[in-house]
Amino acid sequence: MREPVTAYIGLGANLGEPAAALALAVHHVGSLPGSKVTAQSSFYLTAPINSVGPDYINAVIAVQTTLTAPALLVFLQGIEVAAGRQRPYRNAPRTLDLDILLYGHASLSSSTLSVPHPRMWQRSFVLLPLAEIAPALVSPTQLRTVMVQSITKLA
Ligand code: PH2
Ligand code: MG
Ligand code: MG
Repeated sequence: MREPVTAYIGLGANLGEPAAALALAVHHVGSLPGSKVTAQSSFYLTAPINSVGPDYINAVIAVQTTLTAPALLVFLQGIEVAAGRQRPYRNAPRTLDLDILLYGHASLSSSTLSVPHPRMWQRSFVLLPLAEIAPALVSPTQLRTVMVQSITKLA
């Protein structure tokens, strides 16, 4: 048995029923082999960044998992497809997006997966929910650099 690793996953959606899709996705991630959700941020309403369409709902979860990062990615893509995800073009509006932000302390770079997520430090819709559940991972300086991006914590 592999040692469990804590991974952080960013969730986002701006088509269909985003809040319902995120809630269902959290449930599905927690049901993956060798995986449990150990923390979940609030939902945040966020303006599209380099994207178009309605505002997004975003959140971040922590998952303790014995899956490898590539295996986790394949399962996350399966959950996206089950939620009706289509990829007509880069950063298109979507029914569900699940991104591996961090996988333990690993640095990974392949054609299909880069961890830490290469753009996470530029995005308030990642850093605020991540800071909510793992404050030690995000510095005040990092938070300040994304403060101009519109984001509202939902009740
Ligand atoms: N995801 C993107 C591009 N832009 N903007 C917001 N607000 N939320 C997202 O999840 C998002 C985005 C690419 O994955
Ligand atoms: Mg994404
Ligand atoms: Mg993605």
